[in-house]
Amino acid sequence: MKISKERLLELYETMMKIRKFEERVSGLFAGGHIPGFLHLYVGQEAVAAGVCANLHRDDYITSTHRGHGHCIAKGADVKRMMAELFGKRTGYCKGKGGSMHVVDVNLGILGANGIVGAGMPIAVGAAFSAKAKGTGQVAVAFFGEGATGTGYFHESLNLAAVLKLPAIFVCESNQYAEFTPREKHLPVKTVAERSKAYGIEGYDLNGNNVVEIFEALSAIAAKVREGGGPVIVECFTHRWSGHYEGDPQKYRPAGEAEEWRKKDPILHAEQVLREQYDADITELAGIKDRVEREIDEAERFSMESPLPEGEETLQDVYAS
Ligand SMILES: Cc1ncc(C[n+]2csc(CCOP(=O)(O)OP(=O)(O)O)c2C)c(N)n1
Repeated sequence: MKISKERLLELYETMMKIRKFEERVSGLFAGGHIPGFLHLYVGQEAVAAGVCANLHRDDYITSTHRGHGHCIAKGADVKRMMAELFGKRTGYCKGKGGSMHVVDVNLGILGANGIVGAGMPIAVGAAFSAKAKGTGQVAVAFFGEGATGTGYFHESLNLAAVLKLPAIFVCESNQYAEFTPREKHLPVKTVAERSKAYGIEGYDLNGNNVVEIFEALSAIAAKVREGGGPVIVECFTHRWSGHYEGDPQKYRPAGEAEEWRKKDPILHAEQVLREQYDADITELAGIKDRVEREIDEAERFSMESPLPEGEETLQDVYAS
């Protein structure tokens, strides 16, 4: 389905919200306001935005340690997300989960996950429940190419294929697994070609082109929803920042970051909107301003929210 201008503007706004959220928390982390680790999603925005725009509110996603973008694109509240990063009581997990445990079951967000690959079997379980109940929901597992070396990947794809589950496996190939470049740990040219081993379809997409991702996923999600069985989609992209905030990135060849910045997914969407859909600068600037205000409000909310009190820190942590 060719994307409409309204839909592309929505995707632009989602990508902008992810970008601004990440830039803001990067600064707040450097300023000592956020404890723990942060793995930023800057550069990969088109994937989360283009995929999630094809999902319904009650469809499921499972995310990763680099999960802010997925949660924002699935509709998470940026105030509660940022407060969670701050460790505040008003956060999604009352401040006890942090960046790698953002979850909102009401939006089908079954959780970010600090264990590489571990979201995949959870998505398979969710897809199994949708199929058993005949709800028409689909489950999307987001993961990086580093996760394709885990047992979770092979077991999840095999089971989803055998049971013909409504699951979409979205591999975000951002060219590194921690500090290891893709070609050092992946013996195949594309992850999508591994689909053959499971008897399912695989697609390669440009992970920096939100129009391509949205249009492809629109057809893929419809097919999966109708009972076509699982698919794997690989999106080639790049993370602009380090593996984690503070990573000195000595493993990066000179000039690499600059090359990828020329393929900025947000600038690309802006270009398409202006050249093919007659969007004007004020329309796009209005979106940027709206997003900036939302992020300002999330920061204010997070700063002003209280930390959990003594006894509270132990609640919801251990099963009774
Ligand atoms: C089971 C497991 N093994 C190792 C780690 C340490 N670790 C954290 S992120 C990461 C690399 C993940 O790479 P990829 O899946 O490509 O995701 P990306 O960071 O590129 O988004 C590793 C090995 C972990 N968290 N969990």
